Amino acid sequence: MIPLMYSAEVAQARADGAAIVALESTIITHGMPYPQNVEVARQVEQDIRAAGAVPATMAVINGTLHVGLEDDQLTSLAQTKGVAKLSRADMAACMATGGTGATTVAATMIAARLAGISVFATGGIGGVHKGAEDSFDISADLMELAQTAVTVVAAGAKAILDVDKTLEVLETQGVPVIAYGQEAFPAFWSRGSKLKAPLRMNDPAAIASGHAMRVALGLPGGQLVANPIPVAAEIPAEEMAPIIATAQADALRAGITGKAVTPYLLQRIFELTKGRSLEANIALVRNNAQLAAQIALELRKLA
Ligand code: PSU
Ligand code: MN
Repeated sequence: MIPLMYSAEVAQARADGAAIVALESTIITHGMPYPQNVEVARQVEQDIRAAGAVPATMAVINGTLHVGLEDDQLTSLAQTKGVAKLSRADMAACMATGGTGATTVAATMIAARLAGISVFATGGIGGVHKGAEDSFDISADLMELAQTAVTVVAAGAKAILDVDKTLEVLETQGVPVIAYGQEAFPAFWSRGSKLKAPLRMNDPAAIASGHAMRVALGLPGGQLVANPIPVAAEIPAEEMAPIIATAQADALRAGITGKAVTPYLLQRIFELTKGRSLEANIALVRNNAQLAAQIALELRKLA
């Protein structure tokens, strides 16, 4: 028996056959500082409701996998220091030992699939880190996209990653990478990039059909939808490049490795941009939540 609990809202949505959108919790515990993290988490849930779907934020609390968090659980998770960051490798061990942890993209996909949820919104996925030829640091998120049938809406990949290599690994793993409404693969803080996305779709119905077709074909993995940040919130890539380089150099000097790398870089970039990176991050997550809700609603029509 899996210790799994639905929030009251998600339980009702399941009974009603409503559209549900999964949300991760590592973005709350390791991706943004308190108190903005909890405010953003609530706002994103509200955006999904406003779009006609129901949010399901995932986390493991005292060994139970929660699909949808009650407000007090969300608040407590956002305030707790030193919460574990759970990826595919960590989830079962955390649950088996009664632990508490926040779910990354990989772990959120696993939780979503267990709960029968097909669409998930986040900010940025993990990927191949710069210098991976030495560090071998490649996020488990990429392998998860290859094996778990959940459509993930993100704003492309952060330039803390080697974006070319990230796209190569996704191609090798057979993951459809779909830019929404444009040719270019969006670069998280900026809408454009020099890279062309492998696929382009212009409406949520097509993305939902793509998801359903993969399931019908018996293909196990998901889709990555790369949704460009809203124009008003963009930060030019030239502005971010030196900041990222500094954060990267700091990480190297501080000897940061493994799971700590991504949270360290996100925190350093937040400090170095005096919070501007966070504003952009908030705008793009909300934008992704809205698109994910539309895809979930379209997918429900196909069911
Ligand atoms: N990228 C972001 N914000 C985030 C993360 C990545 O812009 O919050 C988080 C996500 O939870 C993602 C995880 O799944 O970091 C990837 O960590 P790693 O690189 O250690 O796999
Ligand atoms: Mn890593």
